Amino acid sequence: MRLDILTLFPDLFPPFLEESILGRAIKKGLVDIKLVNIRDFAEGPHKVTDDRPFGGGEGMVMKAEPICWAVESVGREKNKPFSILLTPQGRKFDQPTAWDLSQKGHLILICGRYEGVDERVRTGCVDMELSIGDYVLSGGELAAMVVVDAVSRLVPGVLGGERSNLEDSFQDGLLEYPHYTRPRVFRGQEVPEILLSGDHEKIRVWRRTESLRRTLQRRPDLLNEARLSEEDRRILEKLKEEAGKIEAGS
Ligand code: 6GU
Repeated sequence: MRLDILTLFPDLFPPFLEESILGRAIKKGLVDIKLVNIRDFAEGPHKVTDDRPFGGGEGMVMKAEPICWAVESVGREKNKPFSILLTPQGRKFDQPTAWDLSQKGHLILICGRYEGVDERVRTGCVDMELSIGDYVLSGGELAAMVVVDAVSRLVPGVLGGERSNLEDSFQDGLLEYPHYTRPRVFRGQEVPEILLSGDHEKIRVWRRTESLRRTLQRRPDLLNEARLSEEDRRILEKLKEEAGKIEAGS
């Protein structure tokens, strides 16, 4: 998969791209990431990339030409890349979207600055607008890193020996079960007995139950969209009963 990141601050990215899973994916050639400085496409001796807003008001607006020229410089080949503007006004990024994007082959991620981007960028050279959540960042760079990370993990081969991405939290719409490693006792807290039992079926059911419990407690909204088996529904009923009893007792 190829990813081109269009930004005014390319220096923010390399340390992030070189580490860990992503770094290895790049070394193996599974993801090819290029940083494009939008300023290289600005005109004039001062390479101006923003200007005052028509109609007046505070702040500056990113100019349309350098961004659209940068987009067009990247996408000259047959398979047109899919271009995404990162902006708090976009649709909220989630795991199904990450999955869709991982199938695209070539993405362009455009990092806007918070104050704004000329509207003609959206209408003229962008296929999708994405936000990573309901809070304000100074620019789209951190959001682009989030998208690059979440999408790259889904490219075949990237996770290799690591936990398969099918097991990941959110892949089936639930939160993960609790994890433990050595030591068996840490500050008086013991690892649940069942995980030491060697009984794989019991462990599977325990993990699924804890996964459902967590989701019910912390993110009940996810249960509406989650892929639930008959077994899951029975477990959930029990968990809800338990919760009801605790509530009634207190
Ligand atoms: Cl994509 N950009 C900015 N500037 N702020 C954000 C965001 C994006 N997503 C959430 N907040």
